[in-house]
Amino acid sequence: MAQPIPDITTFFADNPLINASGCNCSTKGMLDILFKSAAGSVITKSATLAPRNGNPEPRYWAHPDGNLTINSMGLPNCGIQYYLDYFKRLDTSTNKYEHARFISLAGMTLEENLQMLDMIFNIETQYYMYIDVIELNLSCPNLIGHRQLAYDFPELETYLSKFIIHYNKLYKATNRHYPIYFGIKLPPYFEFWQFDAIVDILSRLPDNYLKFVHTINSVPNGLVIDIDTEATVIRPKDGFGGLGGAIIKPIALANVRGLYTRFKAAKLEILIIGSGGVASGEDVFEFILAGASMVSIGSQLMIEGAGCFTRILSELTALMEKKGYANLDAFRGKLKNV
Ligand code: RRO
Repeated sequence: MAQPIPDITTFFADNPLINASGCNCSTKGMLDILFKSAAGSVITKSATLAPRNGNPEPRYWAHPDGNLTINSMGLPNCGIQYYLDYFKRLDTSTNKYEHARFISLAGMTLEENLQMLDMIFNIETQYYMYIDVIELNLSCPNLIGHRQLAYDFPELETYLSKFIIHYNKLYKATNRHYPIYFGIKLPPYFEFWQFDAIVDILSRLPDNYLKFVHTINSVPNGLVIDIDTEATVIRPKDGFGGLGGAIIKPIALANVRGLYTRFKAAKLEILIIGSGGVASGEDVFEFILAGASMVSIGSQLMIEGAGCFTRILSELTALMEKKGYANLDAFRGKLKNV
């Protein structure tokens, strides 16, 4: 069994790196590699109640220079039971960095998400003893016929309230003496009114149960064209898909900063996991300066493999030494305006 997490803030501060859900984390073999990596935490591919094959291939493409990816995976995953069993069997000697265990949920309906919560918090199987954090993915861009819930603010508020009430009831019935932390994965927002709207909703949620937001998911519905073949580079949805890689970093930083300043102004204790185009220690530094508590690696993990965590951490450490920062708190959120 992994170590209990006494306090999410301390825990996030220890080692800020995590894989982005969906990137090399859908099978036992992939998760084993991540649990042996230098990341601080590991998250699964977003799970549904039943296993899914996802969209037809080709459904992922990376530009040779590594700065741009597009995907329309369509939520291929092994089903919630697979990931619960994985965590229960996880050998802590493998988990030598004592990574925290995040499970990502992306049920196709609210009922499906509540059912997955029922499975996690089942008193007999006690899967909740083997999971540290639950992340609810509200921002998959590639489900044919589904809208992204996190862009529908009124519906999102009702949905999240029901989810949290259920979560709270189940959690209270367990014998866990420390919480399983709960957070949500958001899509990119582009307008200030959208930042205001999402913060308003989060400020009204019951029971102060939301501990973090993970921002951003891939930028929805980009289109990449191959000039030689005069065709799209991925097949599903006529080539439209979620964009990742360095080109989305400014959008990601804007979302981290936009939410961080608003959380501070509203006195909301919601941490931020920053994501989007992170490929170096310098990138991690920028996200933390903008206000992130943790930083996730997506496209770069797909391109470079799990060794990226070792490289990125050492680049971050070298940069902090050069700048004379002893820890992340010394510069977190302290972005200056020119
Ligand atoms: O599986 C996907 O197509 C997918 C998901 Br669930 C997600 O959250 N973000 C993304 O870029 N792709």
